[in-house]
This record gives sequence, C-alpha cells and structure tokens, in this order.
Amino acid sequence: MIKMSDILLEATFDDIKNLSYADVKKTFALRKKINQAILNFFPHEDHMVKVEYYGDYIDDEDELTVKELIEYVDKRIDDNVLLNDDISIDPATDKSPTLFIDVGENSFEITSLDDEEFFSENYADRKVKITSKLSMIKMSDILLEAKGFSLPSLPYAYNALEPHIDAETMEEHHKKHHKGYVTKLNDALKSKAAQNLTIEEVLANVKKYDDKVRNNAGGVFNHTLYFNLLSPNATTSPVGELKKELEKTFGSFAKFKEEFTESGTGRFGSGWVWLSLTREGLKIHSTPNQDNPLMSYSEVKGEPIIGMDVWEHAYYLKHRSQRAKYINDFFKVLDWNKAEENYQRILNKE
Ligand code: MN3
Repeated sequence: MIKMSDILLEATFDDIKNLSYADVKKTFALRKKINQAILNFFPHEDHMVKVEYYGDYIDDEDELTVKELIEYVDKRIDDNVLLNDDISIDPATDKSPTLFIDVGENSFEITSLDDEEFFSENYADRKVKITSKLSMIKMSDILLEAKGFSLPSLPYAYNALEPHIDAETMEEHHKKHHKGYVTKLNDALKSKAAQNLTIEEVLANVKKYDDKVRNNAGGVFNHTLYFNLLSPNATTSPVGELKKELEKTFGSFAKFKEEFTESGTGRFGSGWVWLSLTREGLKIHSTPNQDNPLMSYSEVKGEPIIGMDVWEHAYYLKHRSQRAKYINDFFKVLDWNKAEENYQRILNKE
C-alpha cells in the first residue's frame, strides 16, 4: 500500500511544485463531490452496502452502512492514490444497484445489500457520473513539503569516477554536503515568500537575504553545476566554440589549465574556481566559501561555465592535503562536452 509520505519520494519535484492553490481547492471540492455521489446513489446513511476494494497492494471486502462507506472510501483514497491519477464514478449500466469508483489503480465496487426494489424504482434519479483528471492527494503533506528546492540525483554512480575521484568522497559530497545545502536553503527561505523562485533568481538578489541563504543557495547551485560537469566518459579536452574562445583568450588549453590550477591552489581556505563568461569575455577567477559569479558579492561577475570545488571535503579522503593532485584528477573527469553545452546555453540566453 502506498502511503502519502511515499508520494513525495515518487512524484517528481515539478509535479509537486506545479500544484497550485487552485488545484488544492479543487481537490477538496472533488472529494466532497465523491461523498455526495455516494449519497445520491445510496440515499440513506444507514442503508447497508457491500464494498469490494481492489487496490495496488491489497484487496478488501466489507459490509458497511453508507455513512461508514463514505469514510472508508475517503480513507482509502487518502492512503493510496498517487498524483495525477484519474478518477471516475459510474453506476452500473444495468439496473442493479451497484456503484463503481475508480481512482487510478484503485477501484471500489459497491453493491446495495437491501432495498433492491426501492433501488430499481428510483434508479434514474440517482444516476451519478463524475470523471476528472484531477489528483487526489493529502493536502496537509503537500502544503508542508511542496515548496522548495530538491536534491538533483547524480547522472552516474558514486564509484563511476574512480580512480580519479573515489566513491566515498562522491557519496559524502552528494548525500551529505549537497543535500545539506538543499535542506538548509529550504529552511532559510521558508517564511520569505521566495518559494517559487528559481535558484538563479535567489542568487541574483542574494543581498536581500541573510548569510544562511547566501551560503546555501550558493551550495545548491555550485554543486549542481559541478556534479553535472563530471563524467566517467569525459571528453577531456575542449570542444566546439568554447575551444576556439579558450585558445583565443588563454593561448592554449595547456595555458588555460595552468592558470586554472594556479587559481585553485592559490585559493586560501575553502572556495571555488570558475571559468566564467564575463562582459570582457572568458575569465578564470575564484570565490571564497560558496559564493559564485552570479552573486553581487563576487569580485568577478558573469555566467559560470565551469566550477571546480576546492573545499577539502571534495578531495581530502583520497588526496589528503594535496589539492594540486586533486585538480589534476579533476581534469581527468571534467567533460568538455558539458562545458560546451553550458557555454552555448549562456550564449543563447544573451
Ligand atoms: Mn562541495
């Protein structure tokens, strides 16, 4: 049996985020309509009916009063129905007093246990039919959890970048650090009417918020960019337009790599090294902590094409204090096809 708490795991973030308050209101109204439909069909609350329930994981059968039936249906819907399930209610097509309710993979067949004659006589008056595409969901869960950012999954396994970056580092980095930034950012934005903003919108106006937002919004964005740039099948030298622009700006890939590495080893404490597109063209620069070039705090402002994490948590388990070795290994898993994609996306935005 699927519980509503699982829905938040199963539904995509967009499914939940796109649910508007209007949908929420409509869903309540629809549930009321189902209750009303049952009552229209079985007009006496103390009338006995037999319900047969066929669910995703369990089947069930019971004899209930109509009043109990309404609660039973409501409860089952609450426990079992997933986002975007269809719903339909139909009386039996012949004149037998049977009501069918289908909600997604769950169905109810409800048969009158007495008053059969009464039923067939008045059948026409009680005809009900509801069909809707609307989701039935437990609103309290959605309202608490729907808003906010979620942790993107990695496009490869934790051990996929070995031997250059080890599985333990990747798992810690994604499951603990990246996730931590997501959780803390959601917490920091909770009462700030910022729930529908994109991460870029938060970063562009980061001075409006406190340092908790600054650090964690940076953490969310930077790690998403970083993890997506890495690949077990990386194309390890520049391609496309970015290759041309890189050679024009830095002379050669080797020169670029040298300057990028120096920026990484030269960053005191924790921070990031960037290749950004600025108003003056491509630039290598670094930022402290979780700052990035989209923030007004950054000395160099622009659009990040490549971001390299030089926090110790990104390499310490394997490379210990040897940051330069980590940077060397970073270049073995940095996928320049992804960098070119980022570059093209930025060019097309302008
Ligand atoms: Mn990190």
